[in-house]
This record gives sequence, structure tokens and C-alpha cells, in this order.
Amino acid sequence: MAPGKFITIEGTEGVGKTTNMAFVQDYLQQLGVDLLVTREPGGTPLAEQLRELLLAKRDESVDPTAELLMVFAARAQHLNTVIKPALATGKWVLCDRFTDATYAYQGAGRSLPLDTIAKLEQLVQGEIRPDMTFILDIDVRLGLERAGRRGELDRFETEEIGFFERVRSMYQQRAAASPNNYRVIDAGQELEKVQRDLSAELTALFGAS
Ligand code: Z5A
Repeated sequence: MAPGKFITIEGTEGVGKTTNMAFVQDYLQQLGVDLLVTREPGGTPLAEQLRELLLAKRDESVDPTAELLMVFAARAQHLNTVIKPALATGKWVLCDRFTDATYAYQGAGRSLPLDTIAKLEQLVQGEIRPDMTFILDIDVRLGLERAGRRGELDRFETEEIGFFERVRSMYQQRAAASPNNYRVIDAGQELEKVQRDLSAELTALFGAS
């Protein structure tokens, strides 16, 4: 059986990932795709516990390398027990964030060396990479304004604006470096227009599959 496709959605705060994940899920299911929808950090009971540890605000500062290792610990569990088995049976996997987020948040945001992330990526994932990544791109201030309307902020959301500027820039650089595997969507537009753009990309990519 042909393995399924692995699709991820990424972006900075307030970009509308949750809203648009649901839209992409509907689109693919209408095409008849057998789809597993999941998220990172998370996607298994252990990885969801690691997510809680990562997002919780706390009195001690979190060492960036400790944060990086927790992200990859969660990913190893998620990838090996959920994502890989699903892909192997021909299911498609739609994942809210994956290793691009690590390059963006821990690499650019926390200034950890990118080659360290690349080594962990290789160790944990081997050759597995997403087939397609949608990057929802938004002006950082606009995104933070939207995220702020949702209520209490988590540990990442309380970072200063420069952190999110670096995160956004890393996403843009990664998309520019591998245009075949990324699509950048302007998420600063009205939702209807964002979803029209997403639909056009999805139709071009998967409409005929
Ligand atoms: N993290 C990491 O550091 N390293 C890693 O490797 C990984 C993750 C995998 C949790 O991620 C944290 O984990 C994340 C990075 C770190 N940092 N933070 N925080 P998350 O993905 O779970 O959390 P999130 O970034 O807050 O995503 P989210 O919950 O999907 O939020 P969102 O993108 O802001 O989506 P939303 O809730 O759908 O939209 C926000 C609001 O805007 C909402 O009220 C919508 O109705 C509204 N909205 C959406 N689209 C529009 C448009 N087009 N116009 C107007 N209003 C809109």
C-alpha cells in the first residue's frame, strides 16, 4: 500500500491555525482522504503531558536546551507511536505544527544552533519530513492582537515582540529555501479570503489525487 501524505500547518501566534486546521481537514475529508488529525507538542498521552510542561508558566526560567529536548522527546513518542503507523497504513496525517516550529521557536526564537536541531531531527525522524507544509503568515503585531483576545497567555505567548519577529522570519526563510514543500498563505486577510487561498492551494496540490 502506498504510504499516506504528511501535511503540517505552521505559523506565529494568532495566525488562525486552529481555525484553518478545521478547514483543511474538511477539505481533505470531502476528497475522501482517510485522515488522522493531530498536533505537536502532543498527540499521545505522554506527549500531551510534555506539552503541558512546556506551555506552563513557572517561576524558574526554562533552559532553552531543556525546552528543545522536551519538544523532541514528545516528537519521538508521537512520531513512532502515532504518525508513522498511520502513514504506513496509507492514512494521511494532518499535524498542527511539527519540526519547522522547532527551527522557528527554539532555533530563531531562543537562538539555539540550527545544526543541533538538525542533528536531533535526524536522530528522531530519520528521513521522515512533511510532504507539504502550509505556513500561515501574519504581521506579528496583528497576530498577537488576535491571540490576546483569546484570554490567558501561555509561556510562549508572553515573549517580547522581537522573539516572534525572529520566529516569523525563520518560517519565511525555510519556505523560500524549499518552495516545493511549502506554501505560504497571507493570514492577515479576512478569514474568507485566507480560506479561498488555502482552497486554491489544496486544489492545485490534491484536487486530482
Ligand atoms: N512549540 C515550540 O516551541 N516548538 C515546537 O517544536 C512546537 C511547538 C511543535 C503551542 O503551540 C506552542 O508550542 C507554540 C510554539 C510551541 N507557541 N505558542 N503559543 P500551539 O500551536 O498549540 O498554540 P498557538 O500558536 O497558540 O496556536 P493556535 O491555538 O492554533 O492559535 P492561533 O493560530 O492563534 O489560531 P486560532 O485560535 O484559530 O485564531 C486566533 C484568533 O484569531 C481566534 O479568535 C480566531 O477566531 C481569530 N482569527 C483567525 N483567523 C482570522 C482572520 N483571518 N481574521 C480575523 N480573525 C481571525
